[in-house]
Amino acid sequence: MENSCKNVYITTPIYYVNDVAHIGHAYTTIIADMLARYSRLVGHKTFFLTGTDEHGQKIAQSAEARGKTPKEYADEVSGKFRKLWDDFDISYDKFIRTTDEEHKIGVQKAFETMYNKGDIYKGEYEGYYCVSCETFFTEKQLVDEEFCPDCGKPTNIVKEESFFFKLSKYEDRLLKWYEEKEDCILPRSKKNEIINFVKSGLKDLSISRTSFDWGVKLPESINEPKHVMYVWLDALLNYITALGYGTDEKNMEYWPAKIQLVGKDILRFHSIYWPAFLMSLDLPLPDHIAAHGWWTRDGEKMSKSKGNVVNPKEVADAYGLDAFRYFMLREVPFGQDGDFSQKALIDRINSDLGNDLGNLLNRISGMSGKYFDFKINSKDVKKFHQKELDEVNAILENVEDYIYNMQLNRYLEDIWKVLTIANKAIGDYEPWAKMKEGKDDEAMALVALITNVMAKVALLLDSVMPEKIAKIAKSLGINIDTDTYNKLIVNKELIPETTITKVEQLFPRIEEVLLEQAKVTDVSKAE
Ligand code: ME8
Repeated sequence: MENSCKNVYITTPIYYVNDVAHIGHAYTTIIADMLARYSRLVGHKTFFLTGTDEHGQKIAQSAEARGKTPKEYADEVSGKFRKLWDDFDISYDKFIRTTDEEHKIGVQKAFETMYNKGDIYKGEYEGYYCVSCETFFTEKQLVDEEFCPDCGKPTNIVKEESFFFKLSKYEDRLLKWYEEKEDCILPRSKKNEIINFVKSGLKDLSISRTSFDWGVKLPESINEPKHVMYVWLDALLNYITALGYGTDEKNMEYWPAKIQLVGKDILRFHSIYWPAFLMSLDLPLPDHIAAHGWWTRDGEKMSKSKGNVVNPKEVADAYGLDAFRYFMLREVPFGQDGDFSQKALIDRINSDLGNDLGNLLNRISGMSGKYFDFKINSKDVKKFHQKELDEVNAILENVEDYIYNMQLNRYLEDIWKVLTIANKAIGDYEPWAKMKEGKDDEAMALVALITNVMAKVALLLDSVMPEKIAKIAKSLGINIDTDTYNKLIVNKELIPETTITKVEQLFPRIEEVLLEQAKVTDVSKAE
């Protein structure tokens, strides 16, 4: 049975251009990249979106502090994000900027549609505003009467004319969505927080500002030139304007999104405001809003002022991009917070990647070369190793579910169980002894078993470590493509025969910390 081809749309948040990318941003983007690569490999028509969020008061203020226009500043920082993702070989299909003309047109079209529906009205906003989070708060929500409950920074009092979105109107429909679509918010544990928040009552949302002008203007038909759109309305709509909403709608076939990845800090915006906007636009809701946890550095929150922000490029340059990707995806169960430490990364490289994966490939190459002139034939694998094959297939049968349920660490854990079966089989069956006893067919069956297991593992790890897997695939003489995936993973077939090519050691052992503290903490000064 082959995977039926579906449209799969994966998104990351669009990152604010007031900061350089650190491992938190890299984490979100790497997870999304893994999901997109996996979806393509299994044969789904995939669209992967990332980009930058460039309007609003925070960006205007950051630009001003640097003596630049907001657009100049946004161009510069957006370019740095894009360069980093290109250096990281992130396989995005579109990099959206909220200053793109098509985006602005789409946002205006959405505003007009919601307005014509009667979901937007004019009023006056009076309350508090956190520029850092770009969020409105009531006095009751503040900490010590002044500070933002989310980031702890002081808030401003705001009193200005504003358009409002009738968020309160959608309270019941939102609650119904959470109830009916069990896994609309992942991990499920996070859903209760959202349900409680909505049950405590939703107030209408201010969606335009008049005290500054760095934003998308309201549609001309509304004739309110002093208003610009609230940055979160502008930003959330990127997920559909990137597909051409309001302009060339040909990619709207990808909507609704399969997985919209966010950090837990912005889950509320994505699981309350965003679905309410979509309901107002009569568009379907995403399959999953998936919120991951927070990365800290050696147990501490990363911040520019502490100077402990981890630069993902430095880490990838020192330890290897694929090892960094593997570490991020494996180290922390999705949704939980994680701590970045070089020691933990080195342990993963030496143990999981070096010992379990890299060594196994060396052993395939070593044994096939020594005993069989690198030529492998699978004809007797089932005869001597049905038990191991059954074990491997039983584990691999369930791994796709882990991917779209965002249990990525369990996905990797199960692949490592398969590697353990392969490594153990070598010790159990001792092919060198079989050769001495003249049982060449049994030794061949064992080496072929291991080769096939490695081929299956390579297909499943391609989305995690594309560069290293390309080398493994070359060494095994297999292709990493949908056809091979269907044969080896979906239909559980074996490679009939192949010729192994020697490969350099994939994950050389690392004995010492490769980055000085100062180097890793440099990111905040990199601007
Ligand atoms: O919130 N650990 O942009 P942003 C893990 N523009 N992830 C982290 C992290 C950390 N320490 N720090 C940041 C915005 N992230 C808005 C989004 S979307 C329509 C608009 C990641 O630049 C995480 O994904 O502040 C978080 O949600 C995102 O960066 C916030 O990026």
